[in-house]
Amino acid sequence: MGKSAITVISVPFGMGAGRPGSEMGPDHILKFGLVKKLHQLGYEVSYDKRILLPEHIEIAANISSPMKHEAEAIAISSVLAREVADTVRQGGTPLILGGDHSISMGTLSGLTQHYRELGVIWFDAHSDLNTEATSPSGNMHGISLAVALGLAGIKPQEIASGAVPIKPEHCVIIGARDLDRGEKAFIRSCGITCFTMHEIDRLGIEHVVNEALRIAGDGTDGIHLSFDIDSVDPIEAPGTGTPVRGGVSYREAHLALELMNESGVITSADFVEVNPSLDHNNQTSKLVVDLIGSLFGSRIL
Ligand code: B3U
Ligand code: MN
Ligand code: MN
Repeated sequence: MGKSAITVISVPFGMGAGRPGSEMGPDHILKFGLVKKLHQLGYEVSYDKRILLPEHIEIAANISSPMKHEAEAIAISSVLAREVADTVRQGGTPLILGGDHSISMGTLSGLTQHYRELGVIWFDAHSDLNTEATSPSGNMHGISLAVALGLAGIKPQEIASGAVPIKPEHCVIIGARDLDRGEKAFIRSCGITCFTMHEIDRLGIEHVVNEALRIAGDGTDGIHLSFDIDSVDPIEAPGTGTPVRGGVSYREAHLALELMNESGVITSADFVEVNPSLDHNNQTSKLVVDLIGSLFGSRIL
């Protein structure tokens, strides 16, 4: 990441998850010293942007949809997309704090108004590649990457006019270990790269991240990191709604973000799915602050 000003955008929205609590994520991450850490690293930081649901939303977006809170997730994403696009236009680096992972529909729709060939690194225990037709839960956070790729019923252009879909060959998933049947079929057929925990075990996180940076950077004009905290093992990150055992370790997570910082090619990031109501002594919120530090250049020595 370059030393341009960072614009922190809080999105206290949790209706896309199956259980409440992730709407408290941004306030907790800020409370545990994020801004101080970024200042210490030498960045100018603005952190007063907070995306809230508009008072009147088009509830009748699609009444036959099997997805829960679809209209709300689209509405919040539309507002977020506008803020993200404004930030990029003004030369700031957007750092979005969720909230559940459905908000990334907004992040990515906003980014692609500027970055027409955006690369995406999706760090997650899941792939969020269900569609309205394959989702087993009806939860919007499980379809957000499919929406961004233009594969779901909801299209990026409906979230932000002028948005374009991410190309599968520009998209890399890291950390997957809980994939639904429809998601697996899609990953096998579409040209997306997916480094599951199996590949991380075999190849090592350094190799995986370097490959991810190469693939997401090939022919693209920016790289967005979407970091779902459930990618990290629940022993280190218990404060999340859908924990899955066997995740990346504390050190692997830090090394991954340190490598991304060294590469200097990440142009934006979102950190999502922190659920403070499920956390143990705020360890997950504190971990996210430290992980964001690594992404922006914090080092042991
Ligand atoms: N794939 C499942 C579970 C899930 C996805 N994302 C999270 N959980 N956090 C689904 O509901 O689509
Ligand atoms: Mn996710
Ligand atoms: Mn996840």
